[in-house]
Amino acid sequence: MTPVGEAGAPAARQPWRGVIEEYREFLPVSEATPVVTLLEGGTPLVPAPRLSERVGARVLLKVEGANPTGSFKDRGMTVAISKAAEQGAKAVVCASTGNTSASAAAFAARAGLTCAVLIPEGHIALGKLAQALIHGAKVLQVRGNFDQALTIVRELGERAPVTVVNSVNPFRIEGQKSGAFELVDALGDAPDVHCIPVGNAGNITAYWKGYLEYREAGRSTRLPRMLGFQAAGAAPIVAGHPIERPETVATAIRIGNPASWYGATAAAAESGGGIAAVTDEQILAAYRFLATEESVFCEPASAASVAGLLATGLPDGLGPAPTVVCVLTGHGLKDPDIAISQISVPTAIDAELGAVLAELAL
Ligand code: AN7
Repeated sequence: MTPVGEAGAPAARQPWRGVIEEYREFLPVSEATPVVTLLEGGTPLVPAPRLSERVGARVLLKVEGANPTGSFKDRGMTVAISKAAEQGAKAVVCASTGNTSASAAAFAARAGLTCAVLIPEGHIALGKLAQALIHGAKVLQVRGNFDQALTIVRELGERAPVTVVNSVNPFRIEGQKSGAFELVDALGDAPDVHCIPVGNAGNITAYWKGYLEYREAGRSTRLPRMLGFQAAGAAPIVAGHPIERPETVATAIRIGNPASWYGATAAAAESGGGIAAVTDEQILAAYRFLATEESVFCEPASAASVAGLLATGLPDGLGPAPTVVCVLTGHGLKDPDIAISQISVPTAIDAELGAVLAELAL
């Protein structure tokens, strides 16, 4: 029988309520916290049959590009901006390789807060810049890289009446750990292996925290091996020292001195995983593979998780039929320039059936 609501109409299925309402008991919010949400989270976990075949495991893709601003940053931003609003902040600020600025701009606008973002001049994907601008943020292009911008932002947070919403703000990590909760909720337990790109290292830190807290709460029985992947030209954790001039096609993770360095190494060590580097060529090959073979269009940085899995293979000591999750952190439309650079741009033809038939050669 179809359940009926109070008025006799069919009861509506409870729609997704956003990260804070879905996971309130695990988050540092109270009744006094004004919930600033765009109904982020609840993203698809898409099976990847061809990747599974290549790797020899059940591989699933956590498609974070399906978030309201097109990246995982929304999970942390709903909590950071809600807490900033609760604490009476008037303005928020962040340094960003792009996605944090897009998310901060959107959530700040929703909360009626002023938002300023510092981005490295010439090294941010077009879509992300468009987002920060259209949501009304004050965008400052810095003649320097992300690490330099973050240093300035941290000082700004101490000197000026602004709340920093980079992942050095612990509320960001709190929100982002919801990704791990969703994976366990969807799979019934933690996956065997969790692959994730690493830039400023907030996300790997957050996922590991989420897995630990969920197991502690009895929602899961085990923990995944955490495999983090940096771009080879921006791989300070792999090198063991900061990189002064990081370079990679994956501008989102063009970071030389990650704020959550220790969080990343702890996640890797405690889980029996590791942090490795993948080249730009490997990143772009995985990026094209995901689009053509799995029909998932992510941005280059996101493809580092899959590039890493393909390059390093499964870790030793897994049981039979392991489950692997790769987090695809941002949407492919964020960076149209890279997409276009990876294909041959179609030539124009005459507006005639004959020309179309000749070109298609069906
Ligand atoms: C698509 O927006 O650092 O290791 O300033 O946008 O948690 O930093 C973005 C990072 C992976 C790395 N994938 O995550 C920023 C920023 C995408 C990203 C990362 C980022 P972290």
